[in-house]
Amino acid sequence: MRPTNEALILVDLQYDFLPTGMLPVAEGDQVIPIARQLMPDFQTVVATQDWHPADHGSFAANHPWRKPGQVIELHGLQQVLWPIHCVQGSFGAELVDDLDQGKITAIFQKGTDPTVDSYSGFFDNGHRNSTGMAEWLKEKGIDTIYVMGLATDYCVKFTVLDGLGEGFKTYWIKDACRGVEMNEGDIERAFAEGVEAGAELISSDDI
Ligand code: VGL
Ligand code: ZN
Repeated sequence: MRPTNEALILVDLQYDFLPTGMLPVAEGDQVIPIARQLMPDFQTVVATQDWHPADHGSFAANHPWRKPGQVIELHGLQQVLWPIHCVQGSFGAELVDDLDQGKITAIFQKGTDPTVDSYSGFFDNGHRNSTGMAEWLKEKGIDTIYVMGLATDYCVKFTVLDGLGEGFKTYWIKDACRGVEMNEGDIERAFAEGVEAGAELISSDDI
């Protein structure tokens, strides 16, 4: 069992990010067994959940003539447009069911404001509103986080960067993540950015 100052953060382990989902991440399903293996070792397991209203501004379908993959300016921020995904209450937004939900201590939902996207589990992309996750972790005496999930080059990366910004010792479990790789090299660049910011890359075998 890991010490009480450590938490495992499961980023967006939701059906829409599996290879069969609306925003498919290649091999995304392969991280699920790793989550199942790691969860019993941690006394605190936190899950983030992408949780969009149907009118969310990150959906290409909500902008005339726009297609997924295009980039627009959304209320002053650069926004990649995505297929409709993780709509509140839909099947695709559910956390993958073969995780032991009883081991998940808390769930933090993000992306609920239609005007701004939220890749990080801590803050929206404009860093204006917090999900409360940092405060919650600190209140529990947690100073060290282990981050895994989907997608490496978006939600996992920004969760890692914000975790570091919030002062957590941050381990990034490399083999327990998969990315979108919209452009070749995005995944490797994401890991490099994390390391540059102070994250330590580890393998699930090291835990
Ligand atoms: C994500 C794009 C849009 C993610 C969520 O979980 O990485 N990516 N919404
Ligand atoms: Zn999203």
